[in-house]
Amino acid sequence: MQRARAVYEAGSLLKILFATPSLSMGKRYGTLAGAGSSVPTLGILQLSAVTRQHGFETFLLDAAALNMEQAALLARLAEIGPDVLGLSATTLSITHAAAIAQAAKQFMPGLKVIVGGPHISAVPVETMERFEAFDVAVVGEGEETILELLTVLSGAKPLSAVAGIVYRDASGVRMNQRRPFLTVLDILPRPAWDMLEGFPYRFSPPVFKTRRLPAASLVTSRGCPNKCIFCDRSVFGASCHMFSAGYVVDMMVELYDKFGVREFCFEDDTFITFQTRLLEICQRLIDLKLDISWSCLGRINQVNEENVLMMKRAGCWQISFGVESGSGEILEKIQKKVTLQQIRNALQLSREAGLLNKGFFIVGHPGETKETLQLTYDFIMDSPLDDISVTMLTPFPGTELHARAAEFGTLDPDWEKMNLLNTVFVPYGLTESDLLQAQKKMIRDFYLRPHIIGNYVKRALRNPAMINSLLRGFRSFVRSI
Ligand code: B12
Ligand code: SF4
Repeated sequence: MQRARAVYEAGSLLKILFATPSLSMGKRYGTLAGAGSSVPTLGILQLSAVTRQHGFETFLLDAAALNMEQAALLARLAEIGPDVLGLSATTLSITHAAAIAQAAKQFMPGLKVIVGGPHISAVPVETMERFEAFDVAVVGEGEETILELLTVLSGAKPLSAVAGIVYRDASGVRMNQRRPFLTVLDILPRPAWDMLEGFPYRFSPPVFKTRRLPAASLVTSRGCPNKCIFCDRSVFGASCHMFSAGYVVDMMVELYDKFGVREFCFEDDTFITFQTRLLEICQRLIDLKLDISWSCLGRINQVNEENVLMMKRAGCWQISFGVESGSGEILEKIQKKVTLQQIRNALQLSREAGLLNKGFFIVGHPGETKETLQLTYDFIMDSPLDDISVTMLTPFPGTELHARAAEFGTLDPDWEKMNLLNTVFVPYGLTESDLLQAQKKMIRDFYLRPHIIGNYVKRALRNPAMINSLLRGFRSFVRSI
């Protein structure tokens, strides 16, 4: 950051608007649109805080989270009149990002468009070649790169000198070397929640992950050391860097005091991986006696009695586990590096500590058969689970599975379909209909059990403010099955 500060001081200041492309709930969640969430996009919240801190006039428009139509986004863009438009996109939204960039350039010919996020980090060159409306792409972590880039765009240095970008010159698309990850995240300002219109009341986190409102999602660590072959880790890779316990808890206190947030959803891939930090966060929360509840993702082989008990005492109510499959062979094939026995133990420990368990499952794995689908079904029905999510295996570009897809099945490589719900990958020996039917059966038979319905009724009675979103979710669930 020091390095970036020195660079930026050499240039004149540009005006930047960070945005996400408009993306309908239907595109994102298909028939489950009613249960879908609209959660602020943390990447651009973080970047906005950084550019603002360094004196750049900064605007933020999270069109995806606000369910804003493209026309409304473009109208707002014209009003703001930035020099630079910074778009954040996933694979699902990259085509929409390109459409916005192209439309914007028609009425703002001098506008520079920078794109960042998971998709461009996975396939930077191909994407830049496909979409000419993007001027520069930022690969990986964006905080240092955006500061340096804004300076360069004012003419201070050539683009060839900026690490972590892909750009165009007379000879075509050029890719510079990647920028090293930040070593200390605590130097970053907190996400610019205050720039987010209507936060937190205007946003609705996933109903299955929220116990009360208002709620906020947080990502407090970056990178994952594991290598599941279907997972896109192109932004932060295997690096494991994190905000300190003190930083995390101060951020929660700010959200609690200033914005009234009472529920936190930790979306970190590896929230419980850093055990010392986890226990320190819990201890600080216990000491502060805040009236909050929270949930997080957990890796199976990192659950132990000490941490789940501490988590419960500190206000945690749910852990979501990436179980993926009920077949040991499939778990090996996808390199999950956990056994079914470890999964059962973790779910049991968490249940005994009084936490609710959510399991993420995927259908359509490489090597999937009707028998392995049945094993997953049996696992779902027999395990101490309180919630599940069953998605379609989606080999995102940049993943090992994308490169090896033809070994295992047929892939529809259409980026616009990659929302985890469309069947873009069908393993040899199965049909799309086999996968859809298996998915429906798992969801239907799991949820239509009296104790699961009873839990939801209790949840609604305990938090009447959640009734509307629970009903919306229930209606979508019924439609989808
Ligand atoms: C929280 C989360 C969500 C939340 C919030 C979405 C969000 N974009 O913040 C919700 C639940 C809404 C969500 C939805 C979806 N998600 Co999601 N999500 C995540 C998760 C767990 C964390 C994202 C995050 O906040 N990271 C922390 C921030 C700081 O990092 P970042 O966003 O990557 O931003 C940094 C850089 O990318 C870069 N950068 C990003 N944007 C820009 C823009 C510019 C201009 C610049 C310069 C730099 C830059 O700088 C940032 C700071 O360093 C990631 C996994 C992960 N660990 O990253 C998956 C992930 C991003 N999601 C994924 C998917 C598939 C989806 C959905 C399609 C699933 C679905 N149907 O629900 C939707 C798509 C939504 C959309 N708008 O396109 C995939 C994307 C894969 C891909 N190649 O597209 C990921 C990578 C998970 C995975 N491994 O498969 N998601
Ligand atoms: S699926 Fe989870 S554990 Fe596996 S690589 Fe991705 S983030 Fe890591």
